[in-house]
Amino acid sequence: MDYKVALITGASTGIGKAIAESLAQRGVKLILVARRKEQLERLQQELSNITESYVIACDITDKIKLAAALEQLPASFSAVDILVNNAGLALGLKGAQEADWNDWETMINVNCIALAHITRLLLPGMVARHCGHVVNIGSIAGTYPYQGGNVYGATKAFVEQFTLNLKADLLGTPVRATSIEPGMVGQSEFSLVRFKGDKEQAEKVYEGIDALQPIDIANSVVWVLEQPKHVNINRMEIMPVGQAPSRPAYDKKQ
Ligand code: 8X3
Repeated sequence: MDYKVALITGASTGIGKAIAESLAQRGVKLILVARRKEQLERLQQELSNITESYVIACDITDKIKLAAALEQLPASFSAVDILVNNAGLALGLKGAQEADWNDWETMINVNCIALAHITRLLLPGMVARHCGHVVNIGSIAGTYPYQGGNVYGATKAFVEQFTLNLKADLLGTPVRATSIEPGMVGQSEFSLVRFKGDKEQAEKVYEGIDALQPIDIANSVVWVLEQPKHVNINRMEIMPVGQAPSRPAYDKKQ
């Protein structure tokens, strides 16, 4: 891989961790960003035989702290050429008329504002160095509405559209932009976070379904990064074989 340094948000678990492991195996140096310092340091330790990594334990919605951390990157990590915007979350599955406003605000802050902010901070360096790739982890929920998806789906539509617009603005530069849009991914905290720690409810979602695994998404990320320099994968939508875009819902009474 031509790229040397990757910054991954939400790197401590699930898809982010799998991406970190896959990039480490390809000799890419890593900046691991997440809130949980201990988990990041454990991952840093685990990967220490194969690559160097640098930990930023920070809530990415804290714009001041994040900007300061990026300003203070050690010289050997400062030329970030891969940005994987993986941090994101779904909260709740209630209809729009009864959903929790704070949940909506949190999803917009993390999935949209923080993602745009970190991209805005790192993009000028990529363009100036003529080298870079922004990989945004979206969701099939950004394309296919489902009941209770409301603001989560809307934030992921933002991710998809933001990526395509980045691509437009990056025309004339070698910097690439890709939106990876997974369906159901098991073995991650996604569902547990959505249902606020209710393990039973979280596990029910994947019952009887051979869901995607974090490594499947990591493989896709590596694949888009390894394409020849003249190739930009704009969007990649991935589902388990056992999932399909939902059929329109209906109310029999009407
Ligand atoms: C999550 C995709 O299908 O679990 O981003 O709602 S799905």
